[in-house]
Amino acid sequence: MVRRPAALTPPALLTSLPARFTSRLHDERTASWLGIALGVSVLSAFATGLVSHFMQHPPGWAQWPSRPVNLYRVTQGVHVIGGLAAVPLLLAKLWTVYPRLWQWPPVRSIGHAVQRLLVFVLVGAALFQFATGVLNIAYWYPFRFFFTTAHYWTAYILAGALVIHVADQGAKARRTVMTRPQDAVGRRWFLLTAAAASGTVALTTAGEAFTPLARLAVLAPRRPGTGPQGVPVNKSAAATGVTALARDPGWRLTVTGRVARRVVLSLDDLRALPQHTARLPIACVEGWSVEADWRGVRLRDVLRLAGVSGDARIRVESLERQGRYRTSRVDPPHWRDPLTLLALDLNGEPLALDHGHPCRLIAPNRPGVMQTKWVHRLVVS
Ligand SMILES: Nc1nc2c(c(=O)[nH]1)N[C@H]1C(S)=C(S)[C@@H](COP(=O)(O)O)O[C@H]1N2
Ligand SMILES: [Mo]
Repeated sequence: MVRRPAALTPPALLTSLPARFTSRLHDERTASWLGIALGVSVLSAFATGLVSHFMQHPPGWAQWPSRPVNLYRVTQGVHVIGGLAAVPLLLAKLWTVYPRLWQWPPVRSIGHAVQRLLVFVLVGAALFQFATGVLNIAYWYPFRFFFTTAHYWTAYILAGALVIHVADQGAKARRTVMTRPQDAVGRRWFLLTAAAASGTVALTTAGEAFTPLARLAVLAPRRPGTGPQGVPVNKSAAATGVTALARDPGWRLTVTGRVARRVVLSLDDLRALPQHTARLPIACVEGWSVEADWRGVRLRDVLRLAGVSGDARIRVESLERQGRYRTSRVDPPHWRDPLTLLALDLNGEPLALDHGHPCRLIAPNRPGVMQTKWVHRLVVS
C-alpha cells in the first residue's frame, strides 16, 4: 500500500484550478474518441513512414518491387496528408486532458509516476514529429540535427510509447465509448469541430498529390501545375551549382564499373537510341506528387550496351559535386523494368534545366529523392 504523505498539501493556485476547468468536455469520453482517432493516424503514419525510410535506405539484402507504379505515391501521400490532418486532433486531445497536468498529488505511486512520465514522452514525441514534419515541408531548418534521422528515430519512441499507452488505456477507452453517453450534444459538437478542422487540413493539402484538387491545395508549398513544365521543383540547377555543367555540349553519359564494355554516349547518341514513353509520378517524400509524361531511353537498353548482367546493382550519379541526393541506387527490379527511363523529355518538351537536363532518371514506385536529375554516370557493381 502506498501511503500518501500527510504533509503534502496542494499550493493555493492548484486548489483553485479545478473550479476553472468547468467545461464538461474535459471528460473521458471526448478524450477516448480523440485518442482512438489519433492512435489510428499515428500508427498509419508510422507504417507509411517505415516504407519511405526503407525505400530510401534498403538493407543490402532487400530489394523493393517496381510495381505497383503508384505505391510510393500513395503511402507517402497517406503519411504526409494523414499526419498533417492529425494535428488538429492532437490539439483537441491535449486541450481535453490538460487539466490532468495539475492533478494533486502529482504522483500517487511508482506506477502512477511511470504512467505520467510515459504520457509526457508520448506527447513530446508526437509534438516533435508533427513540428519537424511541418518544418521540413516548409524547408525551414531552425534546428541543428538532421531532420531525416531525428524524425526516423523519434518515430520509434512515439510508436513505443503509444503501444504502451494503448495497452494501459485502450480497454478503458473502449469501455467508455461503448457506454451510452449522457449530455452528448456539446461533446458531439466539439468532436465534429475537431473532425472538420482535420478534414479542412486534409482537403487543403490533398491536392498536392491528388491533381483534381490541386487548386484547393493552398496549404501545400508545392503542387501540380506549379513549376516549369507543370511539375514542381525541389532543388533547382542554380541551387545545386550544376547549370554550367548541365548546359555544356561536351556532356557525356558514361557507363562504368563492373561492365563488359565501358560506354560513353552524347546527348545525340541517346536520342538516336529507341525512345519510349512512360506516364509516371514524381512522388516527393514531402507528400506532393505529380504524374507526367516522360520520354527517353530505357535504362536497361543503355545497360545492355555495356553488357550488364541481370543481378547487377546500379549507382546513378549526377553532375552535382556534393549534396545528399546526388546519387541513387537502382536495384534489378527497377532497372529491368521497361518503364524505367533515362528521360530526355517531359510533357512533350525537352527536359527543363531544373528537371534534370540533359538526362534524368525516372522509375516507377520510387521516392522522388531517388529520381536523380542531371545524370552523367552509371556505376555498375
Ligand atoms: N541530382 C539531384 N537529383 C534530385 C534531387 C537533387 O537534389 N539532386 N532532388 C530530388 C527530389 S527531393 C525530388 S522530389 C525530385 C524532384 O524532381 P523535379 O524537380 O523534376 O520535380 O528530384 C530528385 N532528384
Ligand atoms: Mo523530394
